[in-house]
Amino acid sequence: CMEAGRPVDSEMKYRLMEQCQSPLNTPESEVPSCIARKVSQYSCQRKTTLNNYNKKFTDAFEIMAENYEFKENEIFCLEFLRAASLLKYLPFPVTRMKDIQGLPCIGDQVRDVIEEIIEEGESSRVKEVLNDERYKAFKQFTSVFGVGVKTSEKWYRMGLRTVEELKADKTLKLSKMQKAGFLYYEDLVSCVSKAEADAVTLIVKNTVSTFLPDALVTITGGFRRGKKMGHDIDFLITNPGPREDDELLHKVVDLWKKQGLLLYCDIIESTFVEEQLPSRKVDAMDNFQKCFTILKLYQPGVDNSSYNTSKKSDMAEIKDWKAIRVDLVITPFEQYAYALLGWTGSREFGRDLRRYASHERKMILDNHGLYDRRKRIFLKAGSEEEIFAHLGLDYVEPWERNA
Ligand code: DCT
Ligand code: MG
Repeated sequence: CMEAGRPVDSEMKYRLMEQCQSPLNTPESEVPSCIARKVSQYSCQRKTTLNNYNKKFTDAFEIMAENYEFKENEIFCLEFLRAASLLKYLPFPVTRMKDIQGLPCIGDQVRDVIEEIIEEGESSRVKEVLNDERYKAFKQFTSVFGVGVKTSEKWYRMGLRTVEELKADKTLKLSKMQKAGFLYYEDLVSCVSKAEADAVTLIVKNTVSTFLPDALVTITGGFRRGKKMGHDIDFLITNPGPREDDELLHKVVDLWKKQGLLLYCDIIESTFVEEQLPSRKVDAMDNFQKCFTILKLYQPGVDNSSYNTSKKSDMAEIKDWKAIRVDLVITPFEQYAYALLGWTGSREFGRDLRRYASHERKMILDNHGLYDRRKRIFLKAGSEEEIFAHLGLDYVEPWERNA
């Protein structure tokens, strides 16, 4: 799933200075502290492309963050995620402790990991996590669709450690989602490519337009941010004009079912209440009607190495399809811009947008709208640009939201 590393440019520190619009003429390849201090602590005030000069560090931070997530230590998890976002933004590779001087989002734990990686080439704390029995088991368990930290905890306490052991244990009570997760495990852990995302986009657009020709179908998530790989494909669907169709989603999945393309589907009905204030909860699920599906994507000739031997015939049959996770979200047209902003992510970018809105603007942002607590009104927006403007933020393009 990793994005390809990019060539390192030692002159890149100048780009940071450029971004900070400083007229200073400083000694070579040094980031002056007056510029470092101008870097915002909010990723929504930074432009973060996929060009990551500090993968060595950000991979390490993400492992630390994941381990804290498994331990349900949200504070330390966020500390490492924020640091990872910041280093993804830096337009040069960090090579000395001086490079991070004055920058926000670098706590003591993070600093220690950076120092060790600079000096030793690797972090002993990260290595410890990678070798930790609990981390390894949780990493495997949560790689199954439908399995979260809570379920992993339960299975770990039962003495289970690997996906193979889970598959072999016939006494485990599995949800419908987890059953599908095990059934299509190999396909789902192998990531979705851009080409596969394009193929699925065609299917989704075609199917939706047979029922609602004017409907707008937009790919969101990582692919909208320019990623070449993803763990799923996210779509937003809206119908411009007055008419809403609560049945659209049902019609779409019913057709796929008839066509034999639907491997799994869970429709969540809308729970949106008009008068309700935007949720204050960080990372709260939104209330749109949506469905989490697994689609069967036919790709003749692509997967010749994998054989389906379940057939009784002697000849092994070539498996010419791949199971792909696809999320469809239906939004009312008036909320489309907010939904698009939220579902485009990244998670870290969205988190910081909401944190910025509440801490710096006394506003509440979620996937449905923006509420101004001082004026006590909801702010309408027809585009993402308008939302940034409401928040008093410079516009950040989707491909610059890879925080
Ligand atoms: N999101 C949201 N509300 C939810 C779930 C997700 O606003 N209830 C946002 C956060 C990121 C975006 O939607 C897409 O989520 P993911 O698919 O998990 O992330 P991604 O960036 O697309 O990453 P990946 O490439 O792994 O799919
Ligand atoms: Mg996604």
